Formats: sequence, structure tokens, C-alpha cells
Amino acid sequence: MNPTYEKYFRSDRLPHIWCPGCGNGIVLGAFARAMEELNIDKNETVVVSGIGCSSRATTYVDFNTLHTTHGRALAFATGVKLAEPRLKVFVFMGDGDASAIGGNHLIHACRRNIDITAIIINNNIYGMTGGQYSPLTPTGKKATTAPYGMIERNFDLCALVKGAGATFVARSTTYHAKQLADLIVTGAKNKGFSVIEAVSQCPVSYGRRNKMKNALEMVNWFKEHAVNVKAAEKMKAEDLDGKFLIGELHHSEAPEYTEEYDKLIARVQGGGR
Ligand SMILES: Cc1ncc(C[n+]2csc(CCOP(=O)(O)OP(=O)(O)O)c2C)c(N)n1
Ligand code: SF4
Repeated sequence: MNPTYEKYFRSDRLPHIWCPGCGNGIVLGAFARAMEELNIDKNETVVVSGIGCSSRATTYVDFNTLHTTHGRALAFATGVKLAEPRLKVFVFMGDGDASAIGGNHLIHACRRNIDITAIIINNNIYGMTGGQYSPLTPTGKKATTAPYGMIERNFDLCALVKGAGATFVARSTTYHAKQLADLIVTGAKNKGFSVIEAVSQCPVSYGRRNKMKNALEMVNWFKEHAVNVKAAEKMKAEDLDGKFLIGELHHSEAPEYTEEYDKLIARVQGGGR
């Protein structure tokens, strides 16, 4: 491990549980580089996760961590942030965790614009439980619960959270690991709810069912199909067919929830907390 980043990990918890080729480690690497760039105070930082392969992140990162229940990471994180607004709060979730069982918490965190940075690792599938489809499994792709191909339309996660009110929305992939780290930095600096979708590979539960036989093929697919949002502005619609956008997709300002809550306390009780 690079000695600069060692301090962000609990080396005594290694080896990790992830399969060879899994993208989760690349996302954690990007997270560690972002923490270094932000010069983050570990004691003033809380990292929360739900349940899933990706949510296992809180076992390995050395911060104040909460490994909670499936779909409820944002509920716990909201409680932490409301109790101690000075803390920096990050949340790791899988696509199933964030957009299925936890979908309601996600849209309401966006609507409140609470100052939390959510990193949603989108591997298109429920990895930990063996490959059931999630709301982010693309139409037509196979899962254990969609052996003939998914017939539902998948969410565009970034469009969903933008529509729900998140003030920073970005997407990158495990191929674009440097960009991913930069986006986590910008998201963490945003005073409000930030969502970074990290498109990642699950070669075991998703790739091998969908004609991508290993992690390399999957990461190369990200390389070939991701288009930077700035480059996309100059491209024709037909050239973007079948591609997906990466980069900073939305950045806006809105009242932040804990600040509004403090104002409410001051108004009703007089004085702050
Ligand atoms: C309330 C509840 N329902 C279901 C489960 C079983 N379960 C554990 S992980 C998981 C899915 C994980 O998929 P995802 O959130 O996409 O994360 P990944 O494993 O792909 O990283 C499920 C359904 C659970 N632990 N708790
Ligand atoms: S099942 Fe998929 S997401 Fe889970 S550790 Fe293995 S490769 Fe990673």
C-alpha cells in the first residue's frame, strides 16, 4: 500500500472480502486520495455505509465509521449530521442499497440538501447476495432474477438525484479513477447534499452473466462508453447513442438543512445551539 494513504485504512482488517477484479477497491483508492487532497481531519469525519459488498468499505477505512443496515445508511448519516453539524459526513452505498430499499431516504436527503457526500458504487446489480437485479440494472441485461433479460427501465441515478434537489451531482468510473477522486473532493466541498455515482465492475455477479468475462473487459467498456460532459457538448446526438456521461453533471446552491434547522432553533428558542 502507498505509505501516503496507509493512514486512511485499517490494515489489521485486511485481507478484504472482495473478489479478484472487483471495482470497490479502486473506488476506495480514489476516496483515500480525495481525503489526502482535502487534508481531512479523521477525527472530525464520519463514514457511514449500508449493507452490501460496497458498503463493506466502512470496515476498511480508518475514520469514525458506522456500518448500518441495508438501505438505511442515509438515515443514520442524517442523524449524525443533525446532532453534530460540524462533522464531515460521507456515505458509501451500493446501487441496490441507495436506489431500491434506500430510495426514499435518497430522494429526501436530496430534497433537504443536507451537507453529506454520498458515494454510490453502481455495479448494476446486487453483488453481495449473488446478482439479483437492481433499479440500476440496464434494460435487457441479465440477473439471477431476470434470467431472460431485464424488462424494466433502469433509473438514470444522476438525473434522479438532480431532480430530487441534490446540489452536486457527478459520475465517474473505475477506469477514470483520477477523475473520481477529483469529483469526491469537489462534492465534499459543496455545502449541501452531493452525490457521486461511481460506475464500477462486479465481474462475478454481473459481468459473467452479461458476456463480459472479466474485470478488464468491463473496465475497457467504461473507457469506450463514457463521455466527458464537456466533450459531449460538442458532439452530435447520434454520436452519443449508447454512451453515458461522466464528470460534474450538476452544481447549484440551495439552503442547507442543518443551517436551516439551527435558524429554526434560534427563531423558536432564541440563541443558537
Ligand atoms: C433489510 C434487508 N434486506 C435484504 C438484505 C439482504 N441484502 C444484503 S446486501 C443486499 C444487496 C446488495 O446490493 P447493493 O446494495 O447493490 O450492493 P453491492 O453488494 O452490489 O455492493 C441485500 C439484498 C439485508 N441485509 N437487509
Ligand atoms: S460479488 Fe461483485 S461487487 Fe461483490 S465483491 Fe465480488 S466482484 Fe465485488
